Amino acid sequence: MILFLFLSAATYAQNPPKPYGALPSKRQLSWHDTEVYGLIHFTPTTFENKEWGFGDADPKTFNPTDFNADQIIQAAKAGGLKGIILVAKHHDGFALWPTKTTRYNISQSPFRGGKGNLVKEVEQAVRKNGLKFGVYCSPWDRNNALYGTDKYLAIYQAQLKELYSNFGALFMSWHDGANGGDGYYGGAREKRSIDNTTYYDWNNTWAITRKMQPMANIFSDIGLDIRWVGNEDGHAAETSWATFTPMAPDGKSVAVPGQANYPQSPEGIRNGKFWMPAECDVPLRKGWFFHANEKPKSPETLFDLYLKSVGRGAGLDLGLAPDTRGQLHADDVASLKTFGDMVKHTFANNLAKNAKLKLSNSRGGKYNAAALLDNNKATYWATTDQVHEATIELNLPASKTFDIISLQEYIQLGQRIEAYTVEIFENGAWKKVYDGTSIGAKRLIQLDAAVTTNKVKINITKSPVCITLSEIGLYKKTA
Ligand code: FUL
Ligand code: CA
Repeated sequence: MILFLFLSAATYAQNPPKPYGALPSKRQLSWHDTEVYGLIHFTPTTFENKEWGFGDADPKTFNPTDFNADQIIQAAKAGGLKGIILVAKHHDGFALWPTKTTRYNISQSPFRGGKGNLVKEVEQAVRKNGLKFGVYCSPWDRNNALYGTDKYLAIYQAQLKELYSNFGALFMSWHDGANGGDGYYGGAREKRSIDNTTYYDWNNTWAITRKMQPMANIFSDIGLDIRWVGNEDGHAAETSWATFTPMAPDGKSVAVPGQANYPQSPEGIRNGKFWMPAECDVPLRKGWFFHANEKPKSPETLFDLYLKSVGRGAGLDLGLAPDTRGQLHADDVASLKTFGDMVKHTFANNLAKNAKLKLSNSRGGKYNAAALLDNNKATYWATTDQVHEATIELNLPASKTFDIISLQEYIQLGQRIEAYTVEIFENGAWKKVYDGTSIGAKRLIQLDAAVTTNKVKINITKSPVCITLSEIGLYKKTA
């Protein structure tokens, strides 16, 4: 009897914590792993030196002198990008694959003698280099004569079906919010306004995505899987929740697709109804399309954006703009490479890895201290059910100098932690260096200046349920 009680207590202690709140789906978990990916804009608009093609460019203008998908994808890979979304059709309506849905497509251009399929070439280069592939097909179509009528939706849905059928498994289906307004529209050259909450029938349109590409994360201003962060500057808010309830412009009711209120997008909503992490989209250059007079962002700027997006539990979607050759400019290649090296070198060496850990509470079993430093986010430390506050003290075998602290929650069980502080031991006393709120998939804390110490303390001060944490890291930013 005594033995029986003892055994059941031990088994109980090793039960995993119960999940909390909205949870990520399998497809979202895989998106979280992607962290940094790219968004390629390359259409006749590139050759017109514009940002938004009107839809009237002669297909013959799409004539890259030396298109090379491998050059673009290798540069992206060197930048640490793990996925590529290709704009298969932008607002100008020009399809980069030989679609049956519109004559305004690549087969009308001189590219590969009218036999080309740029979506295929990019997809093949992406797969060859081990990245994930996704597509952006603009709902707005400034070329199509039927845009604005009730015949256009079938065309748009047919385009999605072609893209979902012919280019393998997609990790994202990106749906832009900009639509309506003036355009060429088959020569009408007029303004056409649509009601973007009803015109694209998103519920049924996204049902096609779900059915044909079950692992594709649907991105739009309000989700379904990934929400827009509310700016195109490349950063989430300092406090950043993966949970969200998209609100309508009145700020009270739940939004329908196409009708979002953005003030809460950068921060997300604590205890929101859905797991809907933010994507921070930002062009590598100033615009989404290539313009010879613009320059790419510096590796330093990119690294800072990385900390403010991926380091706030969001994703970084970096716009890549091939030039009229159909390649990334040497400056872009260089910037990406140095940025990629910075991320790789900085995070290669966890200075906490040999630390001895002192924890105020542990759940026991496999949810113990060792799980925090095993470089595996699938394993985690947890507290017992009743314990919602805890202290983790790291004792390093020798003093180390670092300026980035990394924390990761085990998000399979939801976003739990609401507040924490970080202290370092300096000149014989504990000193607070950071006051934090959200953690989520990953929190990268950049300290104002590098510190040197052999003791670090993380105090988790607020959580509605018991705590989980999968990894802790201390890093020194390295060029
Ligand atoms: C925006 C579009 O209007 C831009 O042209 C670009 O495609 C960007 C990624 O999304 O909303
Ligand atoms: Ca772990």
